[in-house]
Amino acid sequence: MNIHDFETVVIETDLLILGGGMAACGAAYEAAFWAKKHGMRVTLVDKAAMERSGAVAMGLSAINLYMGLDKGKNSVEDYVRYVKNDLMGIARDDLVANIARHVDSSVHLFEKWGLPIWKDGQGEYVNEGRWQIMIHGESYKNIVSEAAKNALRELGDRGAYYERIFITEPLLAGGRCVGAAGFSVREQKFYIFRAKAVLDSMGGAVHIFRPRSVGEGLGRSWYPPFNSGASAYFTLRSGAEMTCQEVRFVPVRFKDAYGPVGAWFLLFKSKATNAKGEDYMETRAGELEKWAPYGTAKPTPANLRNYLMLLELEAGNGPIFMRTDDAIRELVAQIPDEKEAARKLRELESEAWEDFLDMTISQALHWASHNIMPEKDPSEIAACEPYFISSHSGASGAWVSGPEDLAPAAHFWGYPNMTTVQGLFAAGDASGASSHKFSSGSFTEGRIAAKAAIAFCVDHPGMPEISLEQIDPVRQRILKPLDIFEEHHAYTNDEDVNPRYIKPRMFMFRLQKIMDEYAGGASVGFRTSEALLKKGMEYLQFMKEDSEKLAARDLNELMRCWENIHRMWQAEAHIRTLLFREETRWPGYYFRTDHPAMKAEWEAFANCRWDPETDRWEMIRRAIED
Ligand code: SFD
Ligand code: AMP
Repeated sequence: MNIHDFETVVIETDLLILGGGMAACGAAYEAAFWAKKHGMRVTLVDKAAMERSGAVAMGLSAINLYMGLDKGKNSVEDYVRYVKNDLMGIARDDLVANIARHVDSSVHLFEKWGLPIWKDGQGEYVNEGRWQIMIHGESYKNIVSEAAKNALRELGDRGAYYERIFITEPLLAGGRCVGAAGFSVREQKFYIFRAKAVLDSMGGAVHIFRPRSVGEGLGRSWYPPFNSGASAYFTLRSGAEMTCQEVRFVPVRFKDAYGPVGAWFLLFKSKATNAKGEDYMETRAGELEKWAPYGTAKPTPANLRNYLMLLELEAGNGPIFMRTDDAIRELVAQIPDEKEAARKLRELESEAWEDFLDMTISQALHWASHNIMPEKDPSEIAACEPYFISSHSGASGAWVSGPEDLAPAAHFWGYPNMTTVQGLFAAGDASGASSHKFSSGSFTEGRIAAKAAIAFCVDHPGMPEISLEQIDPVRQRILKPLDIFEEHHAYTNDEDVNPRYIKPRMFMFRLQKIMDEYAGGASVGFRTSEALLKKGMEYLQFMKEDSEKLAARDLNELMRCWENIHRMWQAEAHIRTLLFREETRWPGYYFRTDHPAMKAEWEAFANCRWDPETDRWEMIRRAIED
């Protein structure tokens, strides 16, 4: 593919929304409202098709954040306490509270748009747990994306969305983010989007660590393989301060097909045990004291639930089982009437299957193909490989401004959810230190960020200039892997093996090997140390040099090249921050064997920033403010 054949397309807008997932859909919906009022243009760009893009592609079976504030059952303060405890004290109260106080209205919109939410006999939402409600959510993403597209359509020629355009590089001018560069994954077109404000919402990252399923199972991970670190790359390359880059998420899931566990633990009140049938949350409760005050609070933080399970495996007590059979038996046993009990059994069986069919169809296939009947057999569960997803029980993302009325002075710099770079906003998995926002909170944070970004456009009405001299090198750099392939591929008879270049798939395997073995991946029980991390960093620097030699035979491989460069940057921010935080705070996510306990001086945020001017990294410790 000749890079000279690429057409350069320049699009001008006011607010540019990057990504088409939950946060981006919320942003488009809200931005359209304010844009109409102020005569602004809004443009959204997704690498995939919004109808099924991002983490909600397969659907979901629950909305994990619904406050029910109008019923007075929960308060915003309760939620902040819960989130902060789950993250072992490391969370931004102002950001979490801002999402929690607005999230219910987003859920009510989803219902209005057609999302079926489970109701009880009184017409009330059925709670899975305290904050989670059950949905028939196979088409969740279709419903939400349709509303976002409609909102953009209502703006007429001032609203637009582009699909199958892969965004990679920020455009910067005068200390401000003024657009983004990318390319079509279907046509030979290079895109420049110019904007007054940019909202980064391109999700989190997977496949940075070696996955447990390799070979033909490679694409089967808990987190969708299409989210590959674009958000972190974009904010890092803009020079924005990042936070919690050490906080990866290691979910516990049904083994091998990654079905969710929340409904089993919370709705069906199931227990997980070791192979001997012992409930390790009880037998190992003493371990939690070491991690007080967080370890002894209720509910036990997600990472500590993992940790107790990992201790069982270390002691040779695996496999670990979700006792679905016991849970169903106990629920049915509570019903004295025989006929009613039989009806209840059928209902529970059907709910168990729907939980997977709504969001992890492969787990239902796994059950079927292994003759597992949840009412009769327990199922294995296991810790996944690490992911970067700040909207779930991780926290890594950009350091953003809080809301004026809630944020302490150090957390407010003019516009909610603006990063430390003027005009660049972040939401969902792209913003950090505000965990447990999930699908509904990410959508809500997108709304908050978009409203603020439109306000920024109103306050900064001039269109920032970008020169041709600035764009040309960006185009050359982005398309270069095609050129490298074109020049050298004939040198060998197998185009995947060539001394002059590296293909993105090989490059990804190399990254995963480094991260797994040196940065505490699944194969080493999530353990690492300064010596290992320093060695890993050394290898990562060689990789960075070799990334200049990535080669792509077509547009799809060009996307794969950039996905893996994004992953490499996320990996570097991760290793640097793992090194910076000299303690172990989330033992079930990673364990520093050289600093095996929590330390009072690390009751703080570990932030970092890459400087685009000097190519230097800076590590910053910031205080936790209540
Ligand atoms: O329970 C580019 N999540 C769940 N949330 C719930 O509320 N309930 C559940 O039941 C949930 N479950 C769950 C969840 C996540 C996953 C992976 C599974 C199960 C298997 C969490 C939510 O899904 C999550 O919080 C939100 O989706 C986060 O929203 P956002 O917008 O931050 O990310 P996204 O939706 O993945 O969208 C990302 C978008 O970016 C695009 N993109 N576009 C252009 N250029 C690039 N280079 C790009 N790179 C990515 C993507 O295409 C996408 O549109 S439970 O099991 O945990
Ligand atoms: P999951 O299916 O693991 O993503 O969980 C869905 C929701 O339930 C999230 O809000 C989790 O934090 C919560 N959750 C899952 N398991 C437990 C548990 N054992 N105790 C408390 N909360 C849980």
